[in-house]
Amino acid sequence: MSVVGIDVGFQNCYIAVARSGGIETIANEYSDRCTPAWVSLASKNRTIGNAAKGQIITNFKNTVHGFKKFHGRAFDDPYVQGEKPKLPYSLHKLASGNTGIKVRYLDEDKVFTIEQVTAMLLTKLKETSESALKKPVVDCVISVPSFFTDAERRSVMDSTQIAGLNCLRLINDTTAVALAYGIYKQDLPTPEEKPRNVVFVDLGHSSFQVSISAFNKGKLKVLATAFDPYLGGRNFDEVLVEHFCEEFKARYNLNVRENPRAILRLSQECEKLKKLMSANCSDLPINIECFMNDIDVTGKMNRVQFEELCAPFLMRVEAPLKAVIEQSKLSRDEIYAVEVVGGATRIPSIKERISKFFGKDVSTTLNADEAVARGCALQCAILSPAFKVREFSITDVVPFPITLRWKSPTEDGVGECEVYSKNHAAPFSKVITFHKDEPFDLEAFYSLPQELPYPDIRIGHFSVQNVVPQPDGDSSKVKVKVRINVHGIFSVSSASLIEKQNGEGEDVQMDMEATVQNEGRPEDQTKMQVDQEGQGQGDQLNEDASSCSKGQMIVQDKLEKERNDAKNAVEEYVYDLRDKLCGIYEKYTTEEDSNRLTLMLEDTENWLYEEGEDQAKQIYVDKLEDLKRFAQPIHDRHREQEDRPRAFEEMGKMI
Ligand code: ATP
Ligand code: K
Ligand code: MG
Repeated sequence: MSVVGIDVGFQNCYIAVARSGGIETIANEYSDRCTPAWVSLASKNRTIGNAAKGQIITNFKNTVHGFKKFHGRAFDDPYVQGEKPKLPYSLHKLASGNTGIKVRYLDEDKVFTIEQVTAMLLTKLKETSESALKKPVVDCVISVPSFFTDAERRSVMDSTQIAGLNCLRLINDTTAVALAYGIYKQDLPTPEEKPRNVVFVDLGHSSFQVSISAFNKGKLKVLATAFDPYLGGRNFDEVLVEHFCEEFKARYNLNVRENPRAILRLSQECEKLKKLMSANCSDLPINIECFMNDIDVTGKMNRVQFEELCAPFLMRVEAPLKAVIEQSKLSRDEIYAVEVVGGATRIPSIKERISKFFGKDVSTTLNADEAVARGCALQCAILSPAFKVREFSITDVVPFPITLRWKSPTEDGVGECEVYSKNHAAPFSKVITFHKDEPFDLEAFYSLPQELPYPDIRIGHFSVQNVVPQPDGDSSKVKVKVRINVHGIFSVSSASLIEKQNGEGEDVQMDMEATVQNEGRPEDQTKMQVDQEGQGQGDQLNEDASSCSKGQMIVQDKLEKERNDAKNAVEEYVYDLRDKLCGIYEKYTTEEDSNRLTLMLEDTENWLYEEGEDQAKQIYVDKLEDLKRFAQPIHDRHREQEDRPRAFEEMGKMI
């Protein structure tokens, strides 16, 4: 069994695995521990991660990134509509109303669901972990932002299924960090003592999350979470891009905004500049050669100017800090430490603001980039029977209050009940009793729309079936079990009728067929049975999304790789043989043969750059065979000569 934790960031993904030595963050084939959340689709193949990011300038329309927050979002959602003009690739409204991604792939127009795109990324991360662990990886724990709603979580779970992963838990980013912080601490208060309260802050590329956890030996309890889902490192990049667009307009008369490639290059340079400014106060240059119309551009900025430009974003740091401390009902001096993670917390002004708010220095004892992944791996190790780790219990919270609504003849037509308040413990099951004499429907929704990151408050529609009156005509007691599961997903998991006993005595609970049917959210394509853990309720792949199944894509990638390998083999053979002809083979070749072979190699090389550039695998295989046939006698003669003395040596040893 595999023990793997994956931090799927908006920009950067990290994988941590448990090995006998402990938790380890692993590197991909580029020896990079960070795999960019990028997927590039091309006419021949797909590339994912570092290789995909490398395609951004050449294949920008089909190189997809920044898609994490399209999970579970309607195409018409203001966030999606706001992002659309900023993206170099196209979005597409699916028949379900959800957001799809439109690209050109294998020379055809294709629309992928967000679940499919994330599944491609997850497949890559799965392969990276498999090559590190040298065994198949299925079980894993994956992180999501604490503010992810039901729809977003279900959508991520669907992606994990498509990728062939078994996600044991979707864990909140800051909760994973809390686990990574707490599990190794030897000096936590005993369960009877006052807990140690620690604030965790994660400022990533796209979002800002804060939580407070209370630690005792062997456990952590999240007290509250707060967030700004739209504040992250990317905002600071955008400020710089905006600034230099204006400057280059004024100084060079360039309309950078009209050129997507130029914008992409400028964004990359601005991000670099931003990072440099975290370590330097002085003026720093930005230089881009042949930026547009063959013009080289230059500019400069220093930290003071940067902070001025970014003031509106820097001001937003405080609100979530305030919110989290208010909700926790702790005073600031009850906070033991403030641990910060996430790449963007490296901006000095951000750290200062956090530190000023809490009245203490921020701690950076955790690895800012890898703590989330490590926490995920630790949670996976705890959940995996195959691995022995210290017992550590985690209680998380519900980020937004959830209400159930039903039709009622008595209560003004509708009845309502808040089943989970904000910061209610999770996972958690509850039983709610109804008095009904017929089947009824329940609608679950988020009761405080103003707190949600987007306008869609719906969670799900559930119908409780097979409800009948009691034999005496009275309505029946129906006990309905609702649950927030380990992934933070809500479900109505079961219902049972309570049959009245004749005369005195206890009611008898009959688990008779009072089945609950989840009619699914409006975007769901099919009716699905409610499942105890609430998993797999989301839509499978939308039919309209793509006719291109994942299996096909993998096959296609494999074919493309084989074709490329065959082509490379020809190229390598040409270079290798040419070297040898003037080297070790010289003695074994007649001048005539050597000249003929040299010509052949030259022809082949030219062919590879011209009509041979894009041929089927077999053509390359044949080409290689031709060359080999011609060169074989030379090769054999050389071998024979080389082997002879060696054979003598061997014999000598035997004697
Ligand atoms: P999210 O958590 O929002 O999904 P993510 O996990 O991909 O995003 P991180 O990897 O934590 O994000 O952080 C990436 C952000 O941190 C980027 O905006 C990056 O530019 C920024 N960043 C990294 N290093 C520095 C630095 N030295 N100074 C300023 N910003 C930095
Ligand atoms: K990350
Ligand atoms: Mg992150």
